[in-house]
Amino acid sequence: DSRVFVITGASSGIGAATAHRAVEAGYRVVLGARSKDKLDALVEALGGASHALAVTTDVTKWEDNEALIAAAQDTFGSVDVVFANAGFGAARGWLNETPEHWHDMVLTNVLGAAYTVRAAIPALKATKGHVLLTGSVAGRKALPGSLYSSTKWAVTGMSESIRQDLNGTGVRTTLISPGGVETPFFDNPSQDRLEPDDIARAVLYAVSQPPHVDINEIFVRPIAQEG
Ligand code: NJP
Repeated sequence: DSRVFVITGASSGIGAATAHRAVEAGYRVVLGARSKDKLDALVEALGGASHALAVTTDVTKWEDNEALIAAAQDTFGSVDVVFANAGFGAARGWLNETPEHWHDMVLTNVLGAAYTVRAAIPALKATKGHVLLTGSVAGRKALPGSLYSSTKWAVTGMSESIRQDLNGTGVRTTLISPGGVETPFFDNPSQDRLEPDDIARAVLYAVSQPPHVDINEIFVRPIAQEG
């Protein structure tokens, strides 16, 4: 009866790497993203249905977030950790991204994260569980590139608001704020970035603390990153 770790944005990058580390640490994982084929392949790579469950999830849809948490409870019996990690970027200039791209990015990075956490709170209160959100270094200092930074500043504020809201419930809140990580988030490869597993290990560090310790934020930059 291992604990249950729900991850959005689990089909790729930081989310998939965290799924591997969580299973290694003894959790059963519930994987949410839109790409069913990738999630199914990840379930197999993680050892099959006794370790992992794939739930096709679009975090911008409230019902999908409710269904993700319900599937975790129905299949594995509880929800102990929720990692609201789904998101994507917009690295180009203010006039280079389309208004539609901004619309989807704000919905996903901000409202999607809020929906995931909201759907999970009742289950997490029952287990005195742990909420983690993927913010960014771009959510602590303004970086160039249109509107992405704004979405992650919103996640930074959301994380602290959730922490205060859940104070006294036994639920812990951690904001994971990465610098550059080598994932499909970028369309240009670079050797100067972190690996997704570097962030996954930070996530597992936060959740492996004693119950009275709440690691509220972790910044992780590659050593070569200046800004
Ligand atoms: O990127 P990637 P990362 N509903 O592209 C999913 C933040 N971050 O791991 O739905 C549900 O490998 C998508 O799955 P799919 C970043 O802002 C990154 O780097 O199947 N899921 C995929 O699994 C983001 O919050 C860097 O397309 C949705 C995942 O999101 C988080 O890290 C730096 C979705 C994206 O995986 C993970 O990004 C930083 C939706 N509507 C913060 N839309 C960095 N890489 O440098 C997308 O500071 N997904």
